[in-house]
Amino acid sequence: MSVKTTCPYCGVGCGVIASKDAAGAVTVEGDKQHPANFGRLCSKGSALAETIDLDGRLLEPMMDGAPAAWDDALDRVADGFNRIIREYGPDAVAFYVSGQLLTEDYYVINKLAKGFVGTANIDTNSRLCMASSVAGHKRAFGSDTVPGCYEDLEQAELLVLVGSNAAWCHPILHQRMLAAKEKNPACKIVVIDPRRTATCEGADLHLPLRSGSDSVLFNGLFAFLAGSNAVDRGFVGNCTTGVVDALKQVGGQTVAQTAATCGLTEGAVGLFFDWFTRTERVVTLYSQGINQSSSGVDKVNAIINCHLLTGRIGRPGMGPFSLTGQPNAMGGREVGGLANQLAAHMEIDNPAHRALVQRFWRAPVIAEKAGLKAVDMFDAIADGRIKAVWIISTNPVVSLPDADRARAALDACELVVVTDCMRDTDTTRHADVLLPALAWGEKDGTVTNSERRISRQRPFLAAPGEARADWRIICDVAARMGYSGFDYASAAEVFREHAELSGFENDGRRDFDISALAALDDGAYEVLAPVQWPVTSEHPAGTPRMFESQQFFTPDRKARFVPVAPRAARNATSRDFPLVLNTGRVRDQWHTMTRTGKTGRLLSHVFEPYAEFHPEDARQAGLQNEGLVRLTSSWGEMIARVVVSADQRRGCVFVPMHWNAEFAGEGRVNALVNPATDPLSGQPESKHTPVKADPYAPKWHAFILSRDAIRRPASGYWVYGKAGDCTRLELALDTRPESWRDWARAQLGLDGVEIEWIAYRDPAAGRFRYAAVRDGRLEGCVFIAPDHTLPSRAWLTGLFAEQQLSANARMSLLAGRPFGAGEDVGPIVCSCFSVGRHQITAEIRKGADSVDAIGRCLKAGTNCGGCKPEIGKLIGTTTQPRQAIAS
Ligand SMILES: Nc1nc2c(c(=O)[nH]1)N[C@H]1C(S)=C(S)[C@@H](COP(=O)(O)OP(=O)(O)OC[C@H]3O[C@@H](n4cnc5c(=O)[nH]c(N)nc54)[C@H](O)[C@@H]3O)O[C@H]1N2
Ligand SMILES: Nc1nc2c(c(=O)[nH]1)N[C@H]1C(S)=C(S)[C@@H](COP(=O)(O)OP(=O)(O)OC[C@H]3O[C@@H](n4cnc5c(=O)[nH]c(N)nc54)[C@H](O)[C@@H]3O)O[C@H]1N2
Ligand code: SF4
Ligand SMILES: [Mo]
Repeated sequence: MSVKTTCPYCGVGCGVIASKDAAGAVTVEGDKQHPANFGRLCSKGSALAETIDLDGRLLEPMMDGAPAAWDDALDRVADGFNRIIREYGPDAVAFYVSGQLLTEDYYVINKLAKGFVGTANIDTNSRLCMASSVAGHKRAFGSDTVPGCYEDLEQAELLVLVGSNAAWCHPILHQRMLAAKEKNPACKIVVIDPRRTATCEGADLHLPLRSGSDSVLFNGLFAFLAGSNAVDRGFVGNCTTGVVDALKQVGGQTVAQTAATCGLTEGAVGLFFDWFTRTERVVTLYSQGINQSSSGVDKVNAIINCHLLTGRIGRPGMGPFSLTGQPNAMGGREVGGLANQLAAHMEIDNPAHRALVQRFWRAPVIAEKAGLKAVDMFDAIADGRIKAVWIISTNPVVSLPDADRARAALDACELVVVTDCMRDTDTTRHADVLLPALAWGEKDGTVTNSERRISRQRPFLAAPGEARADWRIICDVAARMGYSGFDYASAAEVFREHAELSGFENDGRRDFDISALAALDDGAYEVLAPVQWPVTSEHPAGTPRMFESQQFFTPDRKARFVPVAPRAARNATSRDFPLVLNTGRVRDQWHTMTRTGKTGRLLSHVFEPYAEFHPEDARQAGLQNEGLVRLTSSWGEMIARVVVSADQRRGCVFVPMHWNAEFAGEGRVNALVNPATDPLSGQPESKHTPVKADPYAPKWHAFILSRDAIRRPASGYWVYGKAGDCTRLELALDTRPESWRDWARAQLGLDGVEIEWIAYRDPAAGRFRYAAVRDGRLEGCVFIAPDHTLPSRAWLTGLFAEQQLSANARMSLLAGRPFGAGEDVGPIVCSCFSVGRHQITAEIRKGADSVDAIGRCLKAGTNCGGCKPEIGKLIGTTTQPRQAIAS
């Protein structure tokens, strides 16, 4: 059986074909017909089949930590919410939801909150993600419209990526850009990011600007364009307003001034401005380096201003392009899931819109004013203004800034309801009521990707345990709260209502209109092919590009220039906190790791939370590469592995956002992140927190590999996860146990168990190695040393595959290094084929001089291609003997 569905991870929205054989084994491959990916999948998409097992799933409702019946759990939620609403009013409850819900789930929760409970206290993790783009779009276009489509990226001759690490975060789209560039060598790519990322491999220019200085850069570009012949006077005159004020704001800002403020060379800035001026077909793609800022909305408008001035919008191969993060970031906006929106791209502060939506819903009430945005919502929970919260499909204890405060807020809250598909997350631990949701592969509905394309997610697995679809859980609670209007029979029925509302009394005044889909019967919904909104009677096959008519959704139908006065980040560095903490993503993990953390293959690329420093900053702080660091801000602290790299800008440290209490002790970066937000969008400044760095030098370093689960320590530095078929624990200890041997046995859960025990002890050097062998097979091993120079984990993990440990392997376990017993492939670079760095550098030294050549000899990079930038970099940095001879 094969089912066409959509990847549940990023906003690229790749089509996936899931197949199940007679034995129930699932494989996934890219859907060659899906217009987002044409058959390709990145490392995360390729590994989907490995993450759908039921290990760790929440399979039954729970109340106060004990299993409960659905009826009791639903009653508790409905009664609890009703009681609090009765006693304290509707604004005493809140809903915190997610861009990973399907549109149908999202539609009903928004309807419940705004039209029935009568509160707009419904916000979503999209507040941390897309809110600044939404607000920027609305200011410029009068609507939250992404103008272009993916084909524009292939037709462009200049691609500017600002605050986007697309190589890791939108990999398939990035590969489409690189492929287009290969076809058209005139096409140039510019990357604007304080750090040198994988996206810079293959780019023509990298501008490592000072953190947060993007408005200055784009204002400088605006001024430069104004003095060039790139201005589209007809377009500016006929189709826009506000150019005079915008020009006054930048007042002749020079290249030299721009370069100085942004910390760039004049040559590099001049080159970028020159390319931008001379290239008609330019797409500016931006993501969290722009959005996650206390002036994120202004940054979005500074970018859009440049496109408006040159009239480069609404035509093939050009336009500003906000890359959405989550699979349904767009769908959430379409249903109005943010606290300051109404449904179907309508405005909560517009009385006509409120009346329209209330009439359509036949709702008893309608929220009158915007609700609390995510950070404010958790403040209100902390101080008791909000007494009940329902969290659905997001993990705020990990992902919100000032995350320790968010955690304390949930602890203090009277009623915390969490719907998730996983049992143990940092957030589910704080739930009074836990409701089990269907996961990807089980659920049914639609999502919208970055280019406004609506695709179906279809189930191919049976509902496990007692898990239910999110929309159904929400509707069941609504019914028990006493509301009618939630008795849908299927996701298709919800979708039809949503589509109908989009066209209801629309008359072309609202961009979001999918009224042509309102009449889909169940069969047509089932086979719905990917389509880009608007989908109307005039455009039944959808709309690839918006604004082709040069008409916008403002009252006068003109686009608006927005004068932008650059502002510094809210919290400045100081003597006490001299470094800027920048946070983001790694290639193979998805957010809080609840799904991607299930497979050793995806953990093999980066296993530990790390902090990446510029060599000079590391030296000043006394940090060693691969040592440990304690990072501290005014809000909290964490411990991470040190990576020293010239890819970092001086004064900045980068830490991934993913690690949390399930996977690491003290690895949750949001404990440190400041909760400053943009005044317009409410989006937090996740890319800029002043911190200090101190070496963390515990006395003992150890790691453990085991076939079974390993006990996780209660405190200190540790990192836990899968490695191949085993589990792996890295840890550091300040005190030594009485007996390392007993400690090792206890960690492996082998206390008092009869087992062959291989031991090597060198107490003088402080080195201890233990291995447990059962029936000739390695069960577990423990390595202890006073420093981090411990044997290669990749090599040791390989020994677990041996059914009978060879004599060589036993000797090498004692020696702590491979000898003939399997090679040390080094840290994994290609997770699809488990190819390690040492293997790649060995081939480079033998003469492999291109990414393709490495692919031919090792297969690395030939499946998803996500590691190609890293292979390219290794080729650039590994000395090749022939060159050495030549020079
Ligand atoms: N592998 C993976 N892919 C993902 C996700 C994931 O968890 N893992 N999540 C998805 C989601 S929800 C999202 S929102 C997207 C995010 O996708 P991206 O926005 O591309 O990812 P980030 O790593 O958050 O940040 C992008 C870059 O912004 C840079 N940056 C920091 N400060 C500044 C600045 O002041 N100016 C500029 N110009 N750049 C700056 C950072 O150095 C970083 O390289 O990824 C999506 N794709
Ligand atoms: N420091 C820092 N913080 C950040 C960011 C950053 O760049 N830096 N990025 C921010 C951004 S852009 C984002 S999008 C957020 C993401 O942050 P979160 O939304 O908190 O992260 P996820 O791990 O995606 O959480 C999704 C949760 O939903 C569960 N889930 C999965 N599928 C389903 C389902 O079908 N139904 C239900 N009910 N549950 C499901 C998962 O198990 C998981 O617990 O993080 C934000 N936080
Ligand atoms: S690029 Fe990767 S994570 Fe994003 S949708 Fe495609 S396969 Fe999924
Ligand atoms: Mo996001």
